[in-house]
Amino acid sequence: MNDNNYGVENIQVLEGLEAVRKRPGMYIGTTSSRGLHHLVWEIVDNSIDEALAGYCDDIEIIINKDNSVTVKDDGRGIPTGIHPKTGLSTVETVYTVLHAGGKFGGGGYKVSGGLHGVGASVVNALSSFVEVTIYQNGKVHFIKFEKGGHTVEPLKVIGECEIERTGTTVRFKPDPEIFKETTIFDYDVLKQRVRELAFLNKGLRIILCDDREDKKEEFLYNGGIKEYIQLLNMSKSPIHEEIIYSEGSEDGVSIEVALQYNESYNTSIYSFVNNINTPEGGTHEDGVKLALTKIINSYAKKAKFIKENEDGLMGEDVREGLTMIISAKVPEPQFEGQTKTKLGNSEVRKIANNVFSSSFERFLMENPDSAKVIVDKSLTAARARVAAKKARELTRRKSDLDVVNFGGKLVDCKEKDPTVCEIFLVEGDSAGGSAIKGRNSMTQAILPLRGKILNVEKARLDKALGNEEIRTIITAFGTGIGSEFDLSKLRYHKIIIMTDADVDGSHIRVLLLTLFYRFFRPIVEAGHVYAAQPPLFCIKHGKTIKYVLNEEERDSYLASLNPNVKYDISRMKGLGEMDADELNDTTMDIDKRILRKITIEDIMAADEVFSKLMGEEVEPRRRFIEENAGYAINLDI
Ligand code: 1YM
Repeated sequence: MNDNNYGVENIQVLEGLEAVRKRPGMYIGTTSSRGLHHLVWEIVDNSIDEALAGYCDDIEIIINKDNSVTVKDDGRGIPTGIHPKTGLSTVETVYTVLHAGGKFGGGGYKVSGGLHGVGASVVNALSSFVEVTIYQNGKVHFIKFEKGGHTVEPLKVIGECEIERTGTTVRFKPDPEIFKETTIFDYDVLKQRVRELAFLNKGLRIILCDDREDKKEEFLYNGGIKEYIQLLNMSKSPIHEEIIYSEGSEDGVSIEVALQYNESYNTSIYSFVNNINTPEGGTHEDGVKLALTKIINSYAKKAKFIKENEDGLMGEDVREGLTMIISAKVPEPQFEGQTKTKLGNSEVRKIANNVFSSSFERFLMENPDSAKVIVDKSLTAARARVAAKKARELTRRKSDLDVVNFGGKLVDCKEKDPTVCEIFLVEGDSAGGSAIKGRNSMTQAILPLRGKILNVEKARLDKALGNEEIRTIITAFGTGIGSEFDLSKLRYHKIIIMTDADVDGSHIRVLLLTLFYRFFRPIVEAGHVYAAQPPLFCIKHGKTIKYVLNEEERDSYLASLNPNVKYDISRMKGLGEMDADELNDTTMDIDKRILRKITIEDIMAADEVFSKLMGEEVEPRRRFIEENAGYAINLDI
């Protein structure tokens, strides 16, 4: 190093941190806004580990005016003594040696080696400065790093504090040279995860503060995931009052389950391992699901709801209308699956099964009224399953060319390779007609939607299958539905919702998204669903025609024109009034159109929004719309 400003430095350490700066993606996935926020979780994870170890009850996260972030906790404080392996203080080691984070403590539920937990040193490598203050043994210790992990102020005691006061405070500022897209933190992104962490760690108080605009909220749930269920079911109608809760541990693995059934037909199961969402499930989820089916069946037989010789209830029957959270704490989790979010530890299956079985069985015995409504609901679901199977057979195409099945509605494309095929779901017959004329018939298929799409948030599969529009959509997609769903059979890799830019149009769009979210979620997750963006204005000057999406774009385009140019501006008609050429030019042509990809950033957040917007209860919907009226543009999840 020829940079003398930083004094004597450990070359090996700096080479390690330099590697992180060269390939940040390898350590935090991305340097987009998501990666930026990831830095906060790396630091907060250390405080949470301290809470799980039983030493910390309060965490505070502050977004400072300069867009640096401060994280404080009241744990034991990172050790300040000399670390035998590095010869540096332990805190300096934790912040400058890669992967040092979890290796020192032992015990606890560190997530190192999993998705997160790459450690504080990665945050240091990617920050323009990091300051760590430690309160320990009546002394205040301080160390500061700059420009990717160079120690600029070595660890020293800078003052005294009360002997009882312990804890760690870390302030860091992400390096704009790394985070080129943005270094601005988003309060709502932090809030979503902070709230989740507070639910998952009952009794832990987390304060989130935004000093840029004097905002401060406290998250503390003594009921933990029980309160989480209450929130998730807020806009649904529960069929029994109490939230069923089990908790227990064996061999260092602890399991918590909370559940409540509601009147809807959807299943929402969310599972976590060491506070990390496991959307692919795994052994913790399998164990609880098996126990749920087994216990409900044995109760139903004992209480004579099912005769001995009758068919039992299947897993999907007992999960209809179920909202459930499973939170496992596992000392050495093994993650598997495509996205490494599936728990593999086989010993956890039995433990989860045991913990949940015994308390759920007791609940059913002690609460016969609740037990009855749950069993009744499962029995109804079983009958509907049999009916749905018959209805589903109607949606199965006999052959690829079997257009009879569509009642002549789908105008298919010629190409058969799904990766280049698109299907437009078009609002109304007249827009459908123009779309058929204007399309590229090789790759673009058109499905005009005539009737209203059924709101599937309020309907079960069998009823949904009774809706002609939905049946046509399912048949066209080719994937099947429910237990037969197969993503690899999807016939179009772009599913494009094309509705007007008005209230009716967005209603139809929300109904379609609800359908996809509830019945075809993997299609959304795989990024196959898009919304077409028909323009709002057309600006003509000379021979140039420019279509723009909204008022903002219109104004900035007009401002860019030579003031001496005469122009003619018109508001676009609805889709149904455009002729084939206009529709193709503005909304369908691959080279000119604007598509918006529909993604599910956060499945639980999406679930909440869908239930609120489309569910039974009116009050949460009214409140949501009031709170978000100003952000209507962001409503499409
Ligand atoms: C605002 C960030 O890092 N808190 C924190 C970190 C540690 C401890 C306590 C801690 C852990 C252990 C023992 C242990 C860490 N220590 C280490 C290491 N807050 C924040 N609070 N004593 C204190 O795990 O045994 C890494 S993180 F490795 F030094 F022990």
